[in-house]
Amino acid sequence: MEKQNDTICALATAAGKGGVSVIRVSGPQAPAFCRKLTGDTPEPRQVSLSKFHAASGELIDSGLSIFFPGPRSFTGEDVCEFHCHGSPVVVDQLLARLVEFGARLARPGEFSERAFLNDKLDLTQAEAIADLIDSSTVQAARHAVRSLQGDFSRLIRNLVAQVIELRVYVEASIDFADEEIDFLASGNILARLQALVSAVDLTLAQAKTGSLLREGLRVVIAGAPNVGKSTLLNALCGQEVAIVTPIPGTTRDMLQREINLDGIVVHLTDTAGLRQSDDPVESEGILRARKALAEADHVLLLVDAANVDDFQSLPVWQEFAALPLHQLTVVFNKIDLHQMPPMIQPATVPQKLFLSASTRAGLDLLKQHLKNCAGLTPATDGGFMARRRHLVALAGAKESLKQAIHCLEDLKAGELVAEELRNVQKQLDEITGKFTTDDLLGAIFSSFCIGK
Ligand SMILES: Nc1nc2c(ncn2[C@@H]2O[C@H](COP(=O)(O)OP(=O)(O)O)[C@@H](O)[C@H]2O)c(=O)[nH]1
Ligand SMILES: [Mg+2]
Repeated sequence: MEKQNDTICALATAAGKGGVSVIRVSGPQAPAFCRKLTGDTPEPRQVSLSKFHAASGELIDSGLSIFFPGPRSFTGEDVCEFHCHGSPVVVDQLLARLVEFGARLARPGEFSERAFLNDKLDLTQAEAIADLIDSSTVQAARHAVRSLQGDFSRLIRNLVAQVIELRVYVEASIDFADEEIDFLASGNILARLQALVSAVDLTLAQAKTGSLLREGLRVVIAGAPNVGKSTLLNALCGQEVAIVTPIPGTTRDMLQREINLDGIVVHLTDTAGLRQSDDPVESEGILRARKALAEADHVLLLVDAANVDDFQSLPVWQEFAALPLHQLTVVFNKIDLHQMPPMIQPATVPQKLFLSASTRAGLDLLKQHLKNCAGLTPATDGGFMARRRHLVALAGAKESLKQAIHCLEDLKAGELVAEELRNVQKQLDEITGKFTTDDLLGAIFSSFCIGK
């Protein structure tokens, strides 16, 4: 990260006309710039009525100024805020004046980034600020506030503390080479590793709910050509979004629509039918369909109801061999042609659902099923906001824990257990930002808006 000894400034309120605009300045020169702009030495944490002057001495505006000396400020540095009238012209003049003094216009997210670098916030809290501002439902806002208050960070720190305790024990055992395994057995390491897997699982489930509120559920409709994928998309959207014909290979590009199921945003993607094709356009569509499948939260594999008994011998089934099966529902379509009732078999692997996209029989079952897949219930309301990168890190930590159990039980190798536990800690530390790379920080903060 570049050095933070410069002083940055930006408009902190929304751009455009309004009652009041707030300009934020952070860095060692902030109080000096305040003195130059207002002619007064600012009193810490007191609101002063100020006049803001141009270089010529002419009045730009009058308003309020506040000085928050570091480290008791948002960024942990000296911070000044100037409240002026909400005029873009006034704001431009004040910012130009600050730049004249030697301030630099802040990059997107730079205030939050400094707060993070000065340990005022951890990474999940900094992200929660952006999520709170971006939230589009009350529920999402509540989850973001809880993350901002540190609920999520506390859970992660608690997990890390348990991992460290285990690491200390396991690493100590390596020094007793002869009795290493006895030593590990007496420490009940296996039971503690298993308890940690359960704890990570629980956090992962809560984080999934949070992430869902932020990002929505990504559902991909896939299958062979002509099974009724586009018809199903249209039925779920309640409008004719996709072209439906009896000709196989009609859909070539991906079609995406958002639907709202009782407050859960579902991003639906209709894809090109999966088959071998010599048509370059259709082939590209199929390539994209496979990519969408890999990124989906849930896949609806559409199959003609004629294939109820032999769907696993269809070529399209091979496409799904690599998918984790809990993300997959096989939807048998066109039941109207086979005199079958709409129904769901949620306990089978994979789960099965029977409907008719064109008569809409069973469509309600599918909507309810998608809501269940999202796992969003009133019971999960105490949760926090989470992002996809948090889910990836938690899933990685769980994988390393399972690996550690394998190293202990099957390989009886304490050193490998220690190595896996190091990985677990690193992945958990990535969530709160205790372990980070500049790339990760750059990617996170650059998605913030300026002045945040
Ligand atoms: N009888 C019946 N026909 C359907 C049903 N769903 C789709 N179709 C027909 O199947 C053909 C292919 O549909 P389409 O949605 O384009 O399939 P896609 O290639 O998978 O997108 C069209 O002629 C549809 O009218 C259904 O539930 N019942
Ligand atoms: Mg289609």
